[in-house]
Order: sequence, then C-alpha cells, then structure tokens
Amino acid sequence: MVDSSAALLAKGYTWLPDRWRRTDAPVVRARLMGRQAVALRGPDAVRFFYDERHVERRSALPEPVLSTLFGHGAVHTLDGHAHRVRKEMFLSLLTGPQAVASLVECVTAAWDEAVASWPGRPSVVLFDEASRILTRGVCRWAGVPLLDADEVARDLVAMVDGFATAGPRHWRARRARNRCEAWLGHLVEDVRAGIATAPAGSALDAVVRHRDADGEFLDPRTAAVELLNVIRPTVAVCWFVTYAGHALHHRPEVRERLREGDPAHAVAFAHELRRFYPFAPFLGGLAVTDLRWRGELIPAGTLVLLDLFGQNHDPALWDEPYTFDPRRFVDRPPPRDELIPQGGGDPAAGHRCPGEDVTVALLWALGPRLARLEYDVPDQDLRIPLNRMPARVRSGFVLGKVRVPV
Ligand code: MYR
Repeated sequence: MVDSSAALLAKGYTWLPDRWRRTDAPVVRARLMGRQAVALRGPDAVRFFYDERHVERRSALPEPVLSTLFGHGAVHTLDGHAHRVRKEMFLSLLTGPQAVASLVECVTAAWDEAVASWPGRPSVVLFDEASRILTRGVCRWAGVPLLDADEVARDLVAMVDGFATAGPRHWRARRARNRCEAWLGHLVEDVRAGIATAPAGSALDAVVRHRDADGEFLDPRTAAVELLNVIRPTVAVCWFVTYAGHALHHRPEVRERLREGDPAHAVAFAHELRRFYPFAPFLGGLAVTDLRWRGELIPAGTLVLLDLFGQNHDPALWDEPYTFDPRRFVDRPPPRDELIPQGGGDPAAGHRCPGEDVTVALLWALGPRLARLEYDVPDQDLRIPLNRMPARVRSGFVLGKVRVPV
C-alpha cells in the first residue's frame, strides 16, 4: 500500500473525511510513517478505541509530538493503573463545579481587565490577546507566578502550533517546550526546597505533591511536563475564542442570541464551536493484539486512528454537518461519544481530555462577552486553511476600533 503521509500533510483535516466519502467500508486503511494504519469513526468506534484491551497509547505518540505538544513522560504516554493514578490528579484539578468556576473566574477577570484597554488602541488581534488573557488567568489560578506573561503565552501557543509540521514552526515549538520545562522544573524544585510557595490546593501544589503509582514524587522535569499539561491546553482555548470571533462575524443572528444572555444558547454556542471548527484532527494508538472491528481485521501493532474531525462532521451523526448552527445543541446536550473534539469515552477511565468542562465553561463565559463588544472588522484574511495543522484563522481575527458598551 502506498504511504499516505504526504497526502495527510497535503490535505490535513480533509484527508480522512475525503477517504470516508470514497468508501463504504467501516474503516479507512492507509500507511502512515511506514506503518499500517486503520482509521475509525462513530460512537461505537469511540468505545472500541478507548478499550485498553484493544488500543494502547504507551508507544503510539511520535517523538515530534512528545517533544512539542505533550512532553516526554506525560500522562498521554501511560496506560493502565499508572495512567489512572496520574490522570486522577488532572481530574481533581479540572473537573467538578468548584474547580471549573474558580478557573473561569480567574480568566474572566483577566479578560475584563484586558478588554478595558482595547478602546484606546486602533486594533487588536483576538488570537494573540486571548492567548495572553488565558495565560494570565490560568497561571494565576494554578499558583504559577509570571514574570513576562506575553513571552509565556507565545511559548505555550508555539507548543501547540508546531506539533504537526516539519518546518520552523516545529523547531520553535521544541525550543518553547525546553524553555518552559526548565522554568517550571526550577519552580517545582524551589517549592520543594521552601524557596517558593505553592498556594494550598493550587495546580502547582498538586503537581509538586503528587505521588505516582509507584509511590514516588514526580521528578522536577516530569512535574513541569504535567504542569504544562494543565496550563497549555487551557491557553489553547484561544483557538476557539478566535473561532468564536469568526462565527459571530459570519452569523450575526448568533451574536444577537448570545447578547440576549440566555445561558442555554451560550453553552450550545460553545459545543458548536468545538464541533464545527478544526482543532485536533485525530488521535492514535497501537492495536494491542489482533482485533476485529465490524468484521475487518486489525493486526496487532497497527496504528489505530480515531477520526475526531471526521466524526464531528459525519453526516450520519449531524444534519448539515458543514453548517454552523448552535441550535442543534440547545435542547440536546451532546451524547458522550458523539461529539468528540477533545477525545471520547470516560475521562476518568481513559484518555479523554480532562479539561473539556473547563473549555466549555470558558467559551460559555467568553462567547457572550465577545458578542457584547462593538468593533469593526477591517479587511483581513479570514480563511482557515484545512491543510494547516493545527488550523487557525489566518489573520488571527483583527478587531478594529473596539467599543465597550456601558
Ligand atoms: C493541548 O495543548 O493539549 C491542546 C491541543 C491538542 C491538539 C491535539 C492533537 C492530537 C494529535 C495526536 C497525534 C497522534 C498521531 C498518531
């Protein structure tokens, strides 16, 4: 079989959806990076993929992804008991109404403070501003002191932006990760030495005091990796905030509904942003043993891909999947394994993102705030090329002459 790595790089998010359109088979078969690969989608496929007897993560993540996005030794690379013990730390920090509300409060305070200065400026780039706001908010919440929030925001964005490319963006991401791991590794050492303090109950405190399945503390570098795995994905919500700007520009009626202040619409808007716009393309793991999926053989060692973007646009699951319409979620919260922009399955048992509730709550809070602002949308490049991974609005979404209604 011809290797599809070049096709994937050329087509990006559309590579798998295009392949699904050309087959009636329950899987798409390919070769990626010299390895046999099988792609799946659909709620049953989600449950199949997240069953640890079928698919393991340990050795599935390519080195370039670990050295940029997730970090070596990260929770994403663990399976079984070791994974559950480490994952519990993330769940205790990021799930539950109290945890979510306190993080949202820190971020909205940073938003309100930043937005107050926008009317004095000719224009602001929403992507950049949102990344700084989220960095300030999440670091404050996490108990991580910041010397230069803008620089940290740039590094955190770079780590996400460079994981799926071979060019300068990728090398920027590696340098950013090295810098941040060194910075936070020192902070962990300082807390342990009593030179710095971690506010009780903060993410910094939890990571410093976490004991792994073997009963040992995390070494400072791994602690830094995991602290980054709390902070960086929160900052990555700037992708969705920018998509919110894009959606409100193209759908004025959605802006009006958000301005009316109905919380059900704000939640539906958050879900539709995560369904419609491109973020994580797919996830991968390795077949633990010879498997059968709907009659199709998946030999042991095959790279099994779960097509997140494809499933979120699968016409079998969504009416008019390429239309942005939050109303689809107003009376129907998304079933667990249908809407999977941040992975599927049970976050406690598997690798689903523990920060999904935080993402929804942040967009629920920031979407209406953005909708209530008045601004111009100057001429700019609003395209979102789907062959760039991760995709993003080319211009970053420039807001001109911002007015804050009183
Ligand atoms: C974050 O900072 O963690 C949020 C960004 C998540 C993007 C997720 C992309 C997953 C790519 C996995 C590739 C697997 C290839 C086999």
